[in-house]
Amino acid sequence: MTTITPSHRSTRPRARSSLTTLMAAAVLSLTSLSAVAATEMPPLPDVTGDVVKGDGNDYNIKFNIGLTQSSAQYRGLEYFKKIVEQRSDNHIKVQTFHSAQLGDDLQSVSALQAGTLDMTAPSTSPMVSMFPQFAVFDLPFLFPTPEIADKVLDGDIGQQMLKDASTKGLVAIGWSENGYRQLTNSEHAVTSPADLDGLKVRTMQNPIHLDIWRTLGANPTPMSFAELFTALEQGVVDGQENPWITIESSKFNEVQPYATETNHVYTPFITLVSERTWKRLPESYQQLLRDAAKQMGDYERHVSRVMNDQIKQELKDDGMKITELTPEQVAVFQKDLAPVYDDWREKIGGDLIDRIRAESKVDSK
Ligand code: TK8
Repeated sequence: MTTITPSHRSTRPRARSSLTTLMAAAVLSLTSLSAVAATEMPPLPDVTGDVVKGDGNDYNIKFNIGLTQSSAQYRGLEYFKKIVEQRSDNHIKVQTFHSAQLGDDLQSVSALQAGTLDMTAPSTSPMVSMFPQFAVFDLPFLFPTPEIADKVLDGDIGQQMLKDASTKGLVAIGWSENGYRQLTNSEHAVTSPADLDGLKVRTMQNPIHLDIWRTLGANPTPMSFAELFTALEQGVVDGQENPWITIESSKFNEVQPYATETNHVYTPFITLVSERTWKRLPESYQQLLRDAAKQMGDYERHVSRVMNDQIKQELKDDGMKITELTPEQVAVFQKDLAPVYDDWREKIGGDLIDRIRAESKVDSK
């Protein structure tokens, strides 16, 4: 992060900033144009809250994500940028990077720890070796509805996880949504685990996901998201699993004719700041980043949910052969995956799993 001290804030930086704003607006309109072309994304909300007083210094924050410009995650990032820049009266500039321009999920986390990048928002799954309790998000069918996911993320469990993950050179300040994962493949329609026999499925770099697909009879391969499209295109792997909005925004449907609506795992994104960046910011700006991360997360979840069914329909209209499983067919996947819970209950902590399950019970009453 570059810090620009007050002396530099004579007229010149201001002039430069209007140019940057113009460019940002141009980029924004381009971005929104491409998004609008595909599916109507909910408009960026207005910024609420007063201008926050800083220490007179200017700050530049680099924020990198793995998904493309037309993802719900990038839309959330645009809102984060809008809030932070407006409420700091442009004393903080947020530079946004997408499509793993500055590295994939794990590379970005390491860059935060090294202080060469300021912010990122990876999936929790690749970080399980650093924070084992994140593995609870990888257990199949544990979050039956987005509302239960919200209760867990915004409730004591999720907030405690943010505190526990604020270590190892990282500060965890919020949650957003990757979403419910769906299987796609290049070979044939999948309606039961038997159809997965020997299918080469790419998974995130996560031991539970490997366990899930091995248990179902597939042949899983852990791989960075940044390599996935090429691996699918070249047939290195036959299939992968991600939310509908990622399948479309990463154009996986162009190399994957078949999809099955499995909703087998709910994956969140966690919003992280480099501890080195965090310590340089005055407390008022630290709080501003926390507030903006919360608002970004709420808006991004809204976008992700509004878009989910629309995009599934668009993928169908574009010729993707989507199998919607019956409740009986889903039950077969759930039964076959029950052993995964036995494998991981102890490592993750039975108490945490039971507390999350209890949320579902409360909800179903
Ligand atoms: C993007 C990844 C992606 C994830 C995956 O950086 O790796 O499949 O679902 O969203 O975090």
